[in-house]
Amino acid sequence: NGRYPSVPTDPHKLQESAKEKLTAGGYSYAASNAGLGWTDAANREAFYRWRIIPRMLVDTNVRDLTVDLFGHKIPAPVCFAPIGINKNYAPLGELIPARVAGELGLPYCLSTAGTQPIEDVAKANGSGPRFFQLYMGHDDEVTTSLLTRAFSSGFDACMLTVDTWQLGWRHRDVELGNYVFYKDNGIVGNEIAKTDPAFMKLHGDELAEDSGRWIDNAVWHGKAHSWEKMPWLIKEWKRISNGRPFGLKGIQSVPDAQKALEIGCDFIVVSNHAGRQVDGAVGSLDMLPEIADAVGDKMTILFDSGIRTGADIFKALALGAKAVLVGRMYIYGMSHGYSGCLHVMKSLLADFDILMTVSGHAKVSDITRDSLRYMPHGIAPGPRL
Ligand code: HOC
Repeated sequence: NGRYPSVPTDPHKLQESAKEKLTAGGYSYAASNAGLGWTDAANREAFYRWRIIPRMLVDTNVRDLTVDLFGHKIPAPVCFAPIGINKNYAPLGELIPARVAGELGLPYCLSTAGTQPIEDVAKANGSGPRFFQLYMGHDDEVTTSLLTRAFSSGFDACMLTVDTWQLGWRHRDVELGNYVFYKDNGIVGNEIAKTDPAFMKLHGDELAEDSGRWIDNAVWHGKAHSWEKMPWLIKEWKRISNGRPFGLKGIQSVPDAQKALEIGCDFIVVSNHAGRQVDGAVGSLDMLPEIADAVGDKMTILFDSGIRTGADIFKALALGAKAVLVGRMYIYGMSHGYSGCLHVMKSLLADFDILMTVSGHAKVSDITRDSLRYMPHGIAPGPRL
């Protein structure tokens, strides 16, 4: 860590350092959880209860961490999760993690709540791979336009977030007045909408100038979509992208996973939005094995919610994920700028690589459910001091 002494690799210390770097509103938005934070705690505790069984005298001198994801050979089973309003964390917003992901060869997922235009993010990302996360509003022509722009800019998978048709009740943000979106940062606009001809024709500049107003009034508008809308969306994405993968992000139950399969999804992201939506929800990792048993041989399963370490990546793969999405870690890293973001993600990869070595697993396919033991009791210790 010598080159970046001010960017901790310990996730707790990293979060503390981000708190010092960011504005109060920016930090609050990144760190906030639904309600009492129990879902966030459930996510972490699930990782604690699943324990790795190390194997000895395995030749791990040459390791292969690569996986094939949607036709891309990626160096490790790790993607950058879609996170909105990145100008809260650094002036260049999404351009920073997009560039870091591109340099590491890891998939970057751009959120529709982006503060940089799709095309600029693609440029910063370079050769990809990159995926587009959709918040779907009620104007189909805007959805079509966004998907068309995304595909033309080299985003070749689409994931619709289905657990967020409004924000969960997050005390930290509510108390700060953050629901009117970050007055202490200046109002952060949605550059994806602002640069979208279909959106601008319908709504004009005023809504795009303010991410909070944009999502509340132009996208969600108090109306959640249901399964009935999915065939249209899937067909539209498949038409535009020539059949590239489509998936749902935020699946947390076997019936929903089965439904996703039935309607023709290529993948799901098992996720509870990192504990930011439903307070008191089951830990995401705890749902992964039964979802994997039900649909894992028929569709790709990605996982997010609570990944902080190499051991976490390992456990999610052992329980059925093809790859994981990492979110807050890179956001906290980017509070230290581009080099902080790069350093944090490289450190996570190094942690995973070393974990593979010391636990006796030479390649990703060596990780199986037998690599873990479930310990039903215990509460994860807090941060080390
Ligand atoms: C103003 C845009 O993923 C979260 C986000 C939701 C993004 C939409 C908000 O806060 O968890």
